Parts: sequence; structure tokens; C-alpha cells
Amino acid sequence: MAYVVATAGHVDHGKSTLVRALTGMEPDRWVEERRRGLTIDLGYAWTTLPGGAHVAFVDVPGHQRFVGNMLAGLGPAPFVLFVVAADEGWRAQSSEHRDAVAALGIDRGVVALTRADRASAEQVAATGERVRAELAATGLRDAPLIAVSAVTGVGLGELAAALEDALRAAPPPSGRLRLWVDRAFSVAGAGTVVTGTLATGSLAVGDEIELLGRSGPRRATIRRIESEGASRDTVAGVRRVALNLRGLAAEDVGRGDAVVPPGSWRETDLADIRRTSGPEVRLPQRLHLHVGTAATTVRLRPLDDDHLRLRLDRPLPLTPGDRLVLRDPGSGLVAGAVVLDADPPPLLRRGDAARRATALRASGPSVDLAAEVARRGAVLVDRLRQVGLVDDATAAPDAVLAHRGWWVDAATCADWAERLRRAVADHHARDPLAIGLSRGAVRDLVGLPADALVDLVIAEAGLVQEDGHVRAAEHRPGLGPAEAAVAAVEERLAARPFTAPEADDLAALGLGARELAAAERQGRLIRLAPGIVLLPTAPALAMRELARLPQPFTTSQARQALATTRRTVIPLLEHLDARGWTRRLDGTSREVVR
Ligand SMILES: Nc1nc2c(ncn2[C@@H]2O[C@H](COP(=O)(O)OP(=O)(O)OP(=O)(O)O)[C@@H](O)[C@H]2O)c(=O)[nH]1
Ligand SMILES: [Mg+2]
Repeated sequence: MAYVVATAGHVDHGKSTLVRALTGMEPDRWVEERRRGLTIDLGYAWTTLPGGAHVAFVDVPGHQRFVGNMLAGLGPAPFVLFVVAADEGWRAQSSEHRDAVAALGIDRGVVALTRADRASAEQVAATGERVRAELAATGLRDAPLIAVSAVTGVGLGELAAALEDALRAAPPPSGRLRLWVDRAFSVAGAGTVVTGTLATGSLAVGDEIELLGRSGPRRATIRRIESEGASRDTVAGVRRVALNLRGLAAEDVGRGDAVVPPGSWRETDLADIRRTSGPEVRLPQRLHLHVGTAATTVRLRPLDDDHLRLRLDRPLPLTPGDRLVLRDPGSGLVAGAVVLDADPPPLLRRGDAARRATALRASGPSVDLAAEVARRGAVLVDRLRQVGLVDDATAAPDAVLAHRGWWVDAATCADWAERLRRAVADHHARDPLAIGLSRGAVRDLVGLPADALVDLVIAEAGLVQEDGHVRAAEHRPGLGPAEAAVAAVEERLAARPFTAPEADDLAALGLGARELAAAERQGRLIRLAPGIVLLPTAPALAMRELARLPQPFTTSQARQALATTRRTVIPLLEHLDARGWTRRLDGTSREVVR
């Protein structure tokens, strides 16, 4: 198994020296660091411990000025090697690093009491006691505590064994892929390389990735993966990794950016959080936020004593459960928090903040998915996935309707359906001649968030779709004010079935194309040609007369037999031809088809 361990501890307490002693590698990468005997930026070294565990170390600086670098090293690491010099004892940055460990919720680690060769047995014991007391309120309260000397080698074997035991006891990493970048550089001939502590997920050569960060989401392809100095085809957390990326310039990426699967994370500038550690004081409004290797300034809005809304000056890919370090560089204050919601609802109305605090107080480690969907009304499942509320295996909860990639709150859907039923009923009342509401109007009228939901709401409302229109199932378009006029035409046609009313007559009755179309839809009249209407029974009646004529017959004979005009008989005969009841033989003659 492979592991990553971050160091922590006061300046000069022997972190780098200890890493060097354990790995044989030099963690201080910079000439300046080696000249000054001071770590400035993160250092990396790795080894296989005697028990066989592959361990990479991220060595952090202890000096107060480089606390940002320290947090970038500790941020993505699930395990800490906490160093306190036995001869010097607990110091200011011991406290600061302990607070960071507590804030990040790191609960696995080993404590090394270093420089033991320079301390008396009493000093070692006293430092040990102090360390126990100082760590009592953190996840390291029960961590093994081992005195070592990098100079004489005392305790190193015991420390390595304790490290291995604790590392093997750590739970396997779980969670979505998100590699926080801690370094980016370009290699001649190879291009851009980014490095980081892969805490969750896996990567393979050829994978397309998305880089979130300073230069906006960018896609790139993994050309090569290196871990602990060796090239690999695939790699899974927890490991140090270096990715050679195709399609990305080195200046477009840097510490605090994140490598994720394309489209799978969403950067947010809002998050609701719960305080988890730190002094019980009211936090200042402006603070520095550290998460993973990223840092940004944030504005805090208290919701209650424990819950806050963060507005991030730089959007970051956050997910519920993320541990945050909140820091006030002025006062040295360090507080810890956990993200409860990376996609929180806006607080618009009076009382929203208090209601939100109540909801956050009630929110536990498991999310009430139905409530999350309810407060959004409808939400793309992909969006829920991006903000860490569901994974591929999550089923839609009760009271949630799944429809074409969306989850819709059942009560919201019922409201929408009711709204649509009312709109359609209004439409029928206003325009009884029309078949119904045009489908295109549904989304706007109801206020649906997407076209994809139109069918769902129509079905939910029990409405019928026909020819791009939505109507009530029982709706038979009436004739409204045209009713009397159509009845008058029917009466006339009953007496003289083949005398289509003249255009003037129809106009006088107020029957335009719309009204005639509606009358035809209802089976009251048939239109043979624009403005030529007869009763629906006329074609059959006409056939009775025509069958009595000598076959074939001329148009003129037909006109006489039906006692009508050329204006009516021509479209009527064409109608009969079209039905296949008569057949046209030449310019003037036809016969009845038997
Ligand atoms: N005698 C003795 N000296 C040690 C031991 N470990 C470290 N030192 C010395 O302590 C000094 C500081 O050691 P570093 O390893 O640079 O300390 P550090 O914690 O990495 O310091 P920063 O990275 O600057 O925070 C160096 O001069 C080391 O040689 C030890 O076990 N015994
Ligand atoms: Mg160092």
C-alpha cells in the first residue's frame, strides 16, 4: 500500500532532518533553503519503510511567514507526522500547526519528539507530557509519541514501525477524484507537469481531465503519470503524483487549482459551513480560507453561533464534508469548519437566514435528498452530483419524480400541473374554437426551468397533447358565438343539400375561415374548397343521384342531377374523386366506381 504523510511542527524542530533520515532524500529543494537551513516551500521525499509500506512525505515549513505553504501541504494529506523538539519543547508554531491539524480534521498521525540526543530524559518526559496536553482536544490525542534523534539514529526504527502501524490502520480513501495541485512547472520536451497529493479517486494515462482554477475550467489529457520517481499507467490515492498534461500551458496552472474528471465538479463562491474547532469567539467578517492547496479571502455571514455562510472571493470546487481552515493573519486566529452545503439557496427575504440556520442545525452527515430537491423544485441530477449530494448509485428518493436527467419535487410538480390546468381551462374559456394551448407556451406560462419538463407537467396535469397543442381531455372546441350562424347554414343545406352558401351569405352570418374550420373539426360541415361548405352527408347523397345517371356522365349532367351550380359541383366531384367514389375519365366525363 502507498501512503502520504505531511510533517508539521515549529521552525527548526527537525522536520526536514527527520524526513531525510527516514528516506535518504533531501526534502529541501531550493538552494536558498539549504543555505539558510530553513524550509520555505513544500518538500517531497519518499521511501519504502522496513515493513514494506510505500510512504511519501510532504515536508512543510515551520516558520510563521510560510504558514500558507504549510497549509497547502497539510490540506490534502490525511496523515501527519507531528514534530516537537524534545530539547526545546512546545512552541508557537506547534500550536498553530496543531490548530491547523484540528481544523482539517486530521485524526491520524504519529508524534516525533526530535533532537532527543540534545535533551535529558527529564526534558523528553516533560515535552511528552506537554504534547499530550496540547493535543488532547485534537484527533491526535492518542497518537503514538516517540523520542528520536536523527543524529544518533535513536528511535528511528521505532518511529518507522509506529508510522507503518498507524498508516495500515487508516481507512482506504473514498470520494470523488479531486487532485489539488501544489506545484506546476514545465519540463523541456515534455511540457506542463502538475504535482499533488492524490487523496481520492484514480487517474490513468490518456484520461481527459478538467483543470479548475485561475484560468477557468480547461480540458487537458494526461500524457504521463509519475509517482515516487517511477512512471505508471494508472494511479490511485493516497499517493504523490506528477501528471504530464497535454493541452495546457504551465503558466495557466498553479497551486490551488484542482484536477477533476470533466464536468463532474462545480466551482462555488457560496458555501454554508459549520464551525468544528477553534476558540469560541465571534469570527471577523473577513478571513482567509484554506482548503486543499487553495487559499482565498472570504466574507463571513453568521447564521447562528455555529453556522455561517461563506462568500469566497475566488470560487472553488467544494463538496459537503470538506474541511476548511479559517485564518486571521492579523491575530493568528485559526478556526476549523466543515462544508455542509456547497450549493446553498439564496437568502433573500427577512427570516431566511434564521430558517437556514435551523435547517443547517438539523443537517447531519447524511443529506435529506428529498428536501434538497424540494427547495430547488427541480434540479439536474448532474448538478447534484457536481456539488457532492449524490453519486452514480443514488436512487431518486420518495416524493421525487425522475424525468430525463431531472429530479422534480412531487409537490412542486403538482403545483405546476395545477397552474397548467388553470391556464388551459382559461384558454378554452377564452377561445372555445381553438384546439388548445400551444405547447410552446407551456414553459413560460407555468414558469418551468427547462423544456425537458414540459411533457412531465402535461402528463401530471392529465392533459392531452394533439398536434402541438395541449387541451383538457374533455375539451370539445365549441363554436361559441358562431353557433347560431352554423345552425342557420345547416338548416339551409338540409333543404337544398348541394347549394353551398354564397361568400356574401357566409360573411353576413359572420362565418370566416376560422369559424368554418372549427365547424368542420366538429363534424358539422365539410369544406370542399375555401368558402364552399356542405353538410357532411352531402357526398353520400350526391353518390345516390350520380349512380342513377348513364355512365360515364359529364360535369354538366352531374350539375343538373344535383340541381346545383358549377361553383359547387366542381369541388364536389373532385372531393368524390379524391375519396375514390368517382373516377375521372377525361376533361369532362366521369364514372361512378362500383
Ligand atoms: N542534534 C540534533 N540536531 C538536529 C536533529 N534534528 C534536526 N537537528 C538540527 O536542527 C536544525 C533544524 O533542523 P531542520 O530539519 O531544518 O528543521 P525543520 O523543522 O525542518 O525547520 P523548518 O523547515 O525551517 O521549519 C538543523 O540544524 C538540524 O541539523 C537531531 O535529531 N539532533
Ligand atoms: Mg524543514
